[in-house]
Amino acid sequence: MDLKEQLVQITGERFGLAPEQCSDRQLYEALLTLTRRLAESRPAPEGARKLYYFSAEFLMGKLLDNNLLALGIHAEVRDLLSAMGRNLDQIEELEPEPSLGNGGLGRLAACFLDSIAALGLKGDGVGLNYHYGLFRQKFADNKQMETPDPWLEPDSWLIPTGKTFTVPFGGFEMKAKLWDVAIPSAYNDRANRLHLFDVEEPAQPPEGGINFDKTDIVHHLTSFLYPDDGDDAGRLLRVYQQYFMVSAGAQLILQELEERGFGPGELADHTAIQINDTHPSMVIPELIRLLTGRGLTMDQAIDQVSRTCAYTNHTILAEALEKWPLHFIERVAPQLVPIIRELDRRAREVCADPAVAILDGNGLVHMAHMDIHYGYSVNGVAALHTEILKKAELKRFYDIYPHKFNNKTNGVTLRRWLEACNPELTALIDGCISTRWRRDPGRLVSLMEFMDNDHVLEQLLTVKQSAKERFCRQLREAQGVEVDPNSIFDVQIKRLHEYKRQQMNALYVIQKYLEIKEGRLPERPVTVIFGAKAAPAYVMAKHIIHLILCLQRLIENDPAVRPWLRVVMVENYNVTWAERLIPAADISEQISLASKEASGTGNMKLMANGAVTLGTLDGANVEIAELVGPGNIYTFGAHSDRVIRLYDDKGGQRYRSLDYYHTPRVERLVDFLLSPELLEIGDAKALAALWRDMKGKDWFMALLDVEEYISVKDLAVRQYGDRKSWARKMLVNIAKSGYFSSDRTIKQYNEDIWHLS
Ligand code: 26Q
Repeated sequence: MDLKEQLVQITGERFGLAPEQCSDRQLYEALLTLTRRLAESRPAPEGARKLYYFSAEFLMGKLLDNNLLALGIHAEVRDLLSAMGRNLDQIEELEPEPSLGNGGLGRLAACFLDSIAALGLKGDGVGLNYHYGLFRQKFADNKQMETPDPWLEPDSWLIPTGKTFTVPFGGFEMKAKLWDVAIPSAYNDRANRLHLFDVEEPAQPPEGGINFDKTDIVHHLTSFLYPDDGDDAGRLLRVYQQYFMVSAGAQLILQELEERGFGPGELADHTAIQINDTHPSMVIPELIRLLTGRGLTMDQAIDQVSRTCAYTNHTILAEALEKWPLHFIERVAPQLVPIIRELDRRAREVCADPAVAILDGNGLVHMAHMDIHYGYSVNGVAALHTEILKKAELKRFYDIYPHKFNNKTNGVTLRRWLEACNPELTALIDGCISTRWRRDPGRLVSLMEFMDNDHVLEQLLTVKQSAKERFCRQLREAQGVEVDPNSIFDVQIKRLHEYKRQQMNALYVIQKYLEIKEGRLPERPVTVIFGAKAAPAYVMAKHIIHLILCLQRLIENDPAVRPWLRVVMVENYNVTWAERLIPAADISEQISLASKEASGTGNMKLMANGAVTLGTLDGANVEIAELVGPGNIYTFGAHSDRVIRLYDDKGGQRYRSLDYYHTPRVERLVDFLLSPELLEIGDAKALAALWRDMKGKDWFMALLDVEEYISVKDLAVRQYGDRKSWARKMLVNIAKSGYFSSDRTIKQYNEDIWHLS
């Protein structure tokens, strides 16, 4: 049957209609069915060793477009629909986005699944089927409000597998039901799977807000994805979630191992487990438990697991390193407690230093420590990050196990983040260097040959302009906000965190606002665009959103400032908005306090779409700067070694925000938070709390870097005016972005860690 016939059959069976008679909604459902079937029927890749990528988050984004492309039927379906007078893009809009992740870590897992399949490697994801992904963000009274975001409709990407596993919790058992999402390869006829475990009887949808009964584990275990903060009330439920995921996942692994004809003593020869941050770390003691239950001795079980598990660290913020009270684990999975104690005892034999122990004196289990002692690989996610792990954060471990440490600089799938989201730019690149870069992104460097090709440079500017105009339309339709497509689009899109320093960008806005009020007009109009969700319990992050929304309102109401400066915060920033915004960005804001951003991945997506980075030497920005060279990036700010010294109590060099506040320019900017014009719009308490924090604490040192930031941004705005030279910068950024393809990253994981084939 050809595609048209299949579509006719599906719409006939489901709706009793011919495709031509269907609504967009019905066509969407029919395409979902068609695509899911095609993907589902693909066999798994071959391979002697199989990878399981364990992650509490998979931020997949919409899948219809992606899967049509991977299956190689996108153009055919598009043409088929347009012959019926229908529009595929419009139909794709109807898909709910599965937001089963918070941000970078979850989206990285999704990019990795795409690349693992594309490269023909045998590897599945293992996670949880949250019924509500990350909350939906609404703005009211210039504040963030959260509402639940159900993504599961009666028909979804989930394939029922019929498999269940029993998870033994302290005092009761639960069945984990397995659902799969097919991950088709873009380059061969195989597909991997994302395995998502769910409870048997999920709770009914909550009424109203995002709060639910966190003690009703049986019904709520998979209800919600935790936002990335330490919401105390939910901590125990989080441990239940983690154990549910790893116990069911470990059972699945052993079942598949047996089906492949191998015994439990051969686990390591045929399996690799990547632990995505510490959220799945309990897979280590759980596998040991299951293996000893299948006849291995403790020594044998530990040996197998230690040759199977590898750990990726995504953060150097100490407060984000998971440490669970042993009594939590005693309650959730008491059978793990003797195993964890034994692992701790053996670790102390290797090294007596209490700083590397698994169990500390306060009864806390250090999840990362368990991963490092009992995993065979520890990797950071950008060169600088890995160096900081080795030299500072995990130095003691590096001294014991230097051979385990390695770097895997993050990457992003350019199939989604360039080919799919920016077809115009893709066509321009294809026209210059043929389509071979798509399978071999390193070839993008041959774009460098077009540095003096005026025609290509002009086309680059035209493509960017049209992406900006498209974004303006989408923003108008979604939010009723009108922005000028001829202004510079200065874009900061990422979770809201103090270390990412959206507040410093807000200070830039204040500076420009004050200048314009004094009659000093900028060289050209700038639109500062933010997209960010704050964790619901993260008070300071919410204050920063409030400040930005107040500035947006202030400027919107001021006809003297509006033509020159705008602030826009996109509501409910998610993968779908990222796909619209990234092609339209001129400047990519990557301004975290040096040493704090492990890598960043938005920086890579923006670069590949021709945005020029304005950033600190942090995370992967360092590698971007090396690749593009100083003329094609704007860097500023204190370097990581200085920042680390400024946090040090010794030597009397500790950072004191007041020293920086008490300079004429900075004081004026910070004090603007308490200005009558802002107080008239905003919540005085919230603004005052933020003002007090910025002035008296400023833990992430925005005041240290703000002056240099403003002057470097001024330089970028000035240089943007030389259109030809700016187009060259864009070209260099695109040309050098091939390194940041997740295909490269995954090849390195495979060569150095997984050894799948
Ligand atoms: C922990 C305990 C309880 C509840 C939530 C959490 C939690 C959840 C999510 C802690 C951390 C996260 C997410 C971390 C994250 O996204 N890190 C980012 O990972 C990216 C991919 O490697 C990097 O590019 C970013 O630099 C890093 O911030």
